[in-house]
Amino acid sequence: MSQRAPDTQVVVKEKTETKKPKLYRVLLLNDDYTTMEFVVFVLETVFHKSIEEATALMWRIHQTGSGVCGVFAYEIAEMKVATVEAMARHHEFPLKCLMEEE
Ligand code: TYC
Repeated sequence: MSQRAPDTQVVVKEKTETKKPKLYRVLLLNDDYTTMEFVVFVLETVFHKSIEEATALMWRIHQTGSGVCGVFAYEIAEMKVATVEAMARHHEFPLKCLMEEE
């Protein structure tokens, strides 16, 4: 039996900790062999960029060495990377795509 006075109560304050899911940047890396047209195509189809956005981003990657194509939850980022690598392999381009934590 409890030793507390009969008119006391224990109040358990529940802490609802909603953990924010980590986000991951998906990047494309520049190389000397993948065609500009193919990179633009990838950015349009996999990352849903407009032709203008895709073209500008492709040039940025070409000039700086890499560029962020989007930020996603882990499973989505993984799928984007796998899709890009599969498309690149299919076309025999060495295009590299990777993900990193935000
Ligand atoms: N540098 C490539 C070329 O001159 C174009 C390119 C751009 C390749 C972006 C990869 O992620 C890339 N054909």
